[in-house]
Amino acid sequence: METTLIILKPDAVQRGLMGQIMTRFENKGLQIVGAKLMQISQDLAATHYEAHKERPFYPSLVKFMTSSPVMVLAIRGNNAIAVCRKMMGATFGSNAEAGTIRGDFGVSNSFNLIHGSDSAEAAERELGLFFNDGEVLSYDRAIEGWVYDMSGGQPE
Ligand code: 3AN
Repeated sequence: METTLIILKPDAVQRGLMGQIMTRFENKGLQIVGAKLMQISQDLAATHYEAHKERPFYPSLVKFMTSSPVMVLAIRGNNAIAVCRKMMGATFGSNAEAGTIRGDFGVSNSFNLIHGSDSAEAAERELGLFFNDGEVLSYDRAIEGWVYDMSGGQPE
């Protein structure tokens, strides 16, 4: 099981799309194990996007991400990092595939609705940046045995 960091960006919150996007992850069978509405500070945005510091779009990206509240989610499931990235779609809304979150809900390249960790290392780092100790939970779901085949002891 993997846990990944998802951010519903300011455009998703402002456009009232939080529920619809979270429903997609829930419908997929993924488990929401952390959730909070928060305002990202300049410092947190700079740390989160430090890999992009020298890119031309960095200032506008930080401005956008700090412009209004975001919803941060910790999402757990079998292969959750890759599954969530696939559900998000390509970076730019204008060429994201229909059926993906970016493909179905947006057409902008800058306001692209959602962030998702792109590797196990990034997920660990980003979960630590956005969630404090105790905010990412472990709990049993009554439906677990129907989301996964657990007959072999592992989720299949
Ligand atoms: P993704 O979010 O699909 O993993 P990354 O990690 O390449 O995309 O880029 C991080 C964020 O930077 C993207 N979510 C997007 O908001 C922004 N971004 C990336 N490339 C560009 C670009 N060429 N122009 C404007 N914004 C960009």
